[in-house]
Amino acid sequence: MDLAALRRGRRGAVARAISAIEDDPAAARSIIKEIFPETGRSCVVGITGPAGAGKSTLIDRLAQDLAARGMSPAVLAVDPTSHVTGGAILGDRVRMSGSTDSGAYIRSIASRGATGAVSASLRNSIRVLEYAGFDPVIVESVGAGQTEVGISLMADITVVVFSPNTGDSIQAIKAGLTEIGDIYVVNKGDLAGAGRLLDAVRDFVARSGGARVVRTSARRGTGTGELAGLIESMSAERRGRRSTPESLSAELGDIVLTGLRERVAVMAERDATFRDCVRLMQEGRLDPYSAGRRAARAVARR
Ligand SMILES: Nc1nc2c(ncn2[C@@H]2O[C@H](COP(=O)(O)OP(=O)(O)OP(=O)(O)O)[C@@H](O)[C@H]2O)c(=O)[nH]1
Ligand SMILES: [Mg+2]
Repeated sequence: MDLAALRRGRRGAVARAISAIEDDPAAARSIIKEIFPETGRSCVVGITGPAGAGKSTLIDRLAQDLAARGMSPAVLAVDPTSHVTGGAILGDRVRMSGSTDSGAYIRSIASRGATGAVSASLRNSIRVLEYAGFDPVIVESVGAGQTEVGISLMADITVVVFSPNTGDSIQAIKAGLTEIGDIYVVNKGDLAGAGRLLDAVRDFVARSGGARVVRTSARRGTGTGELAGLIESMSAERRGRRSTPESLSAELGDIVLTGLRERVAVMAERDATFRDCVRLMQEGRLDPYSAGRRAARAVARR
């Protein structure tokens, strides 16, 4: 890995590092060990909300507005449905073409894989982008309840995007989206119903206290400058907020579990105790839970 090129923010080096992080656990570990001391300094902005609320369109505008303010934004899109082709989702690549032209780095990461794997590649891809000098790092993910990626745990600033024609406020409350936002965006402000939704959002924000509310139309490019200004002014104070004991402990747990899962997979194939347990279960002489306890002791001894 060419760390000097990565530190200078060379696109090819960034792309290779993120691919390695996604596909090659050993390479990921060695990259992270090297770059870790120089990470954790950029502001991470998580952008979430119901499918189709206009997150990608909004981020495209936002990245241009942030670049115009002299910042160096990068975007990571976690997409649960789209097919990833060569590291980028075609739809998002088209939708975010404006911000790519303005110098923002845009990358999609796959959201399928073992539990914990998506969170790990997301956390580590954020670190690569920080090392490469991008600030803020914007992460797009579909709202809580629909993916296992708890973006608000990984973000310094969480932006929740609603729109009049997707996911009404009741659904949003059910999805837990009304508890995590630092900023609430009512997008598609050009559509009928935006005013009513804005009132509903202001209402629950007033009850929960503190969050900011912005009305935008990503399509027309209105309100996104205000959002960029808000993010810029919040970023100094919020930077580093994501490093809570809760999120660090979630990462640690993911790493330990991933290691355990790998060990169990290997032992299930080769270990003598595992083989004995399977044979005894097959013969009806050992129930699955007692077998599980015996096998778990063998895992712990390794
Ligand atoms: N009228 C209107 N349409 C918009 C606006 N912003 C986005 N859209 C449209 O809404 C649709 C969904 O936009 P996306 O940006 O893909 O939404 P998303 O939230 O990223 O969607 P997923 O990533 O699939 O969850 C597209 O057809 C956009 O053109 C807006 O401000 N007004
Ligand atoms: Mg999107």
